[in-house]
Amino acid sequence: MAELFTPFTLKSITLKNRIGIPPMCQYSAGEDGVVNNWHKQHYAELARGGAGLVVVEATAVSPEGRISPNDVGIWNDQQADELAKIATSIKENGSVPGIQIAHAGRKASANRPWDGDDHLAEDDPRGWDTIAPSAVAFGANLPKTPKEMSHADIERVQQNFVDAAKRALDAGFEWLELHFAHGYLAQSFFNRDANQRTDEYGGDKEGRGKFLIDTLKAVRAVWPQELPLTARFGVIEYDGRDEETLEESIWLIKEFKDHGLDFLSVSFGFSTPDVNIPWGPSMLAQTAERVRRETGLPVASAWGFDKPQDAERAIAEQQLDQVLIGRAYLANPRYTYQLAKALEVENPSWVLPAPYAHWAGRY
Ligand code: 8CM
Repeated sequence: MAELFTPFTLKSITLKNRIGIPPMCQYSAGEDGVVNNWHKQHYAELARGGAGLVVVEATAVSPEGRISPNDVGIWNDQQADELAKIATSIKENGSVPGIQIAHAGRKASANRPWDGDDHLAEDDPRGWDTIAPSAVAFGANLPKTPKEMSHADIERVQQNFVDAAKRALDAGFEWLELHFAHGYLAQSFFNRDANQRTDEYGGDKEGRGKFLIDTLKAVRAVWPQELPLTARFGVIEYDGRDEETLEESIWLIKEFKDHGLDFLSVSFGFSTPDVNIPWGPSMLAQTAERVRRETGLPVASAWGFDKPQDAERAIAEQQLDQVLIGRAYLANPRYTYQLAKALEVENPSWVLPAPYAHWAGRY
């Protein structure tokens, strides 16, 4: 019995298996942040591929929260109307539609990964001023110094998250993920180096955690209790202070749980360029298991589940409740079939929709 193919119920939502497709930026929208045919076909294809959950890419809550000028946004009704078509299509094609809402903070105003992955040049008309907890640049490929956020900026961004959550709900999404990871705005509030504030949003872990907790509380107030509210959060940086960071992270995740978070996607901080990440198979599985055990929250993780047996083991050994697999699905949108064959699922092609399953099984 492949544990990867057992259902998972969270609140009123049941996912048909333990495979989730994590948010993956397509950097393929126009500067209006509206999804187009690229996104519509991409997400329909992923949903047809048989994963239980498909989470739409980091979707900006405001124009200045985009990573690049080609990010998808959810700060106006036109963007939400087109995203609604994607939510419907993910559902019609057999998966649960999720969306990640995001603000890129000091990493915003950047070129796409394949156009350099660095900040847009100062004289690039597509660029914009960035904001962050403190006027401290990320460094390396992202040297632009952000503006320190005022209290009014903080309130405005939190309202942007609330408005985005409401639009996501109206658009038909059933699983909401707050982007609290990867060195973007929320993660940078919690990071000791990025956050140099001396007011109530800085200092000790309580201060550095305040922006994240307040944002979660504000979103929980508008996102229905019966639907999963989740976050992706970087629990570790690999910057040499790992045990201290993990302990602070676990404290914060317990706070998230107390304020209504249902599920955590365990990831990296990516808060500074000076890290030494030990890339390898199942690399966050043990850390995620510790988070799961110490907080009592169900967890997922991506990174290093490229081999079917590694994905299966993480579920079977109860390190994770869900495995996130991204890039393998870009290479092969029906990768679930490959997983089912490798794990000796009975009639493996039937993890796909019938029009594919019937014939693929005879091939
Ligand atoms: C791009 C590449 C790799 C990542 C990313 C992105 C974009 C957003 C994000 O994470 O959250 O890990």
